[in-house]
Amino acid sequence: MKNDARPRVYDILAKAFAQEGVRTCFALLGDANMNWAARLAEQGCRMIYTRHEHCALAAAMAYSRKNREVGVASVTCGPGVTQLVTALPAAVRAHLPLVVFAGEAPLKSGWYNQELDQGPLITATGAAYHPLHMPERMPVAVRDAFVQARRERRPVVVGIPFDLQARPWDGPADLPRPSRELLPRLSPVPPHPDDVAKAAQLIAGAQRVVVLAGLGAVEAGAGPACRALAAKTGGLLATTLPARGLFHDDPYCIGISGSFTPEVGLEYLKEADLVVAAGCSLAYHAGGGGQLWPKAKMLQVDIEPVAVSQGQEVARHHLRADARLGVEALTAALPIRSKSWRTDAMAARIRDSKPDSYVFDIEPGLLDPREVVEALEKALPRDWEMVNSGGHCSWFFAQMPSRPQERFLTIREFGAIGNGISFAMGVAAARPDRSVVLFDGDGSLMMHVQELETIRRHRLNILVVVMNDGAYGSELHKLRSEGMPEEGSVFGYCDFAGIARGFGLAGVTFKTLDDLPKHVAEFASGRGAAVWDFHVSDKVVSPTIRRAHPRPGGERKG
Ligand SMILES: Cc1ncc(C[n+]2csc(CCOP(=O)(O)OP(=O)(O)O)c2C)c(N)n1
Ligand SMILES: [Mg+2]
Repeated sequence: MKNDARPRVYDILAKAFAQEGVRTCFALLGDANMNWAARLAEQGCRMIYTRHEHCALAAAMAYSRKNREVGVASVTCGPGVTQLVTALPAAVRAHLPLVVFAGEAPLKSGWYNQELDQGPLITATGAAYHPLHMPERMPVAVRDAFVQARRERRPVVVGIPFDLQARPWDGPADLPRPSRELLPRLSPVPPHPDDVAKAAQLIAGAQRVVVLAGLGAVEAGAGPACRALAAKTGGLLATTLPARGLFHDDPYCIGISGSFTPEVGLEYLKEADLVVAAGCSLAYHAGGGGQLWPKAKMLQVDIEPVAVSQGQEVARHHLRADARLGVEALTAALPIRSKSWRTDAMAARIRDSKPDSYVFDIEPGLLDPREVVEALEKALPRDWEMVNSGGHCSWFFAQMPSRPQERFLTIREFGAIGNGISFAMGVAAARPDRSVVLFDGDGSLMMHVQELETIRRHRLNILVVVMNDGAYGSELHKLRSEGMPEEGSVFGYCDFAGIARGFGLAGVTFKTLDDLPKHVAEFASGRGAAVWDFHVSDKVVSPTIRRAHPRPGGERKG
């Protein structure tokens, strides 16, 4: 067999992936994917080898979101596959098209230690699983996996026994036509004129309109249309968290709507009598669980309008359309109005207010996370790509209003911590000419800190900013507010600068913010990836936690 010069099935499979236009693949090797991966690299695909399979898939998610392309990852069979089950539900919920090349145990063996019934495990996450057991048909099945991932916008895992991969190729000489050439062209869907007339009437009768844009508006290029609608109604603009920054330079943008709404935004949302949600699925958090706009009617402009979402009645008024076409049609149908909600004083308040003005007593030697974010907002260059992770600190990191949406990424639909470092790697791979700054918590970073080695080895241009409160802040603040023992949630201030240096990266500990501009200049001069460890006080509680877990007398407003 070894002297057989015929190509192997894995050779053809690598070509099938290359033909699909795969230029970057995130992988961790094992018996069941290493030959395929080696051949894919020979096809000109950039292989990014991570130190944990979860991180390979999570990086592919961010790559997919950033490039609006199918993200590709690869794992070996059995234990390689089981590592995927936290990233897959997140990818499913975030509607990310992904194809995962997974091995399967050899079919010829009566016993194999890594054997596992992989299908049920994968499909339980909401992803699709296809075992490929017919070598001649595998290239078509791979192509179809890309068709499915693109059409259904979800992960598709193909499982291929590695003994079949090693067989000589006996199938057809030509590869099938790639998915991109087959898929129907999906032009943006215009609204129905009757629906436009009805919706315009609703808007004309409202006094305080907020136009809320989600990722669907970003994808549809509806930003300018939303600004125009808000201007014509004399109303305000807001976005969901993933779409944050879409109106970053508009003086009437109140920022994020949802769990991360700044103080002034909360006040105005409370006053709104109509929210026009464009390209927004009206997820639970975007409306603060229904609490954010108690007086407002909801008009949803979306390709897939919904009445009930994530357990809540969210919208009674709908305009089915592409977000841009729908919003443009609405603006065109509206009469010019004489009264406006907007005032110069309002714009000044939005511009000059702090996102959160509560005052906390902070121990000497520790930083206020809000001041860290303010300083970073001022010091970091505007063209850096930002990646936000999860945890309590994500409230603070979300408050960087000058940063545009196209330089921002967060994927949080499954609520898992530990993904920031992988998402940053995916963005760095998608934007190799840019600096990427990751904002993460200490607990989250530690969950996959081994990827600092991947960052160094692949020379990914990433600055990791850690909001180090020595704890799982989310848990700590909730336990504290309930008078429960804090143990378990507090682990102390880990030395991330030292850890970074151990992995061959630069590391800086910040106990004051004085030298921040100097360090920014140093990083920008291109000396490679780094970890910046900001030691912050665990006394500062985010507004979201304060709302959900009030502590009598513990806080005061500045
Ligand atoms: C995979 C996973 N495990 C546990 C949790 C529960 N959890 C939510 S936030 C959080 C704390 C994160 O700590 P850190 O990254 O330090 O951020 P902080 O809350 O301290 O700002 C934890 C453990 C989760 N969301 N996901
Ligand atoms: Mg923490």
